[in-house]
Amino acid sequence: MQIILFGPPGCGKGTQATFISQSLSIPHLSTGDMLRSAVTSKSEIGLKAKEIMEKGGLVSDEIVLSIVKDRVLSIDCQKGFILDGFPRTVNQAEKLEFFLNNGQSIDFVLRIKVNEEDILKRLIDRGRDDDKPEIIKNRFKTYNSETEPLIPFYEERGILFNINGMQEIEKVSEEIKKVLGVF
Ligand code: B4P
Repeated sequence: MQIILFGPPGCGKGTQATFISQSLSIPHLSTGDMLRSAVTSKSEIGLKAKEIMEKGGLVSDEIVLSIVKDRVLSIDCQKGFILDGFPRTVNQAEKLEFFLNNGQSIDFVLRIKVNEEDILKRLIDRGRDDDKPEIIKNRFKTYNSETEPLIPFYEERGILFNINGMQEIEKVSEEIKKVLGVF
């Protein structure tokens, strides 16, 4: 099963991806985690990504695609994968379709819907480096302008499913399992 988890900052993509990955035994691929680990290791990609992430912007498509492509095509992803935080632009989504063009295709795009005002508090409580009010506002702006256009993109393909992310974590997981047909 090929799954994309999609939604604004802090909607719970990472939280839910961890559960799905465990229950379906498929890899969880988080571009946010991959980029944070590149920043920590001070690799060339990490050095380029650091400043952009600190401002709440999007790392360039070129960099993100370079880290996702090999991963998605690797052997452990042949039975499926969960993409968490990727794609975040229409260009990333088009490139993903292009390099999956070997028989694999995305089965479900789960859009986790939340209210921005409530999420601000959720993220401030989490307290990651990019969870400061000004940066969070920028991340929302970036989401609205760059990532929301993916909604019609995946609606047209008939694979977009809305999930209510304003419930307890377990309830969100239950809703996702129903959509995926996993009980
Ligand atoms: P991400 O790591 O994807 O960060 P996120 O959107 O904030 O996280 P997520 O939605 O997964 O929230 P989580 O489950 O942790 O991206 C970080 C940065 O990396 C981006 O800003 C960008 O710069 C860069 N980047 C990543 N991918 C990129 C791409 N494809 N292209 C370009 N740049 C890219 O949940 C947040 C908190 O809420 C947690 O504390 C959690 O416990 C809590 N929570 C979750 N669900 C809850 C619920 N139902 N109720 C209450 N609390 C809940």
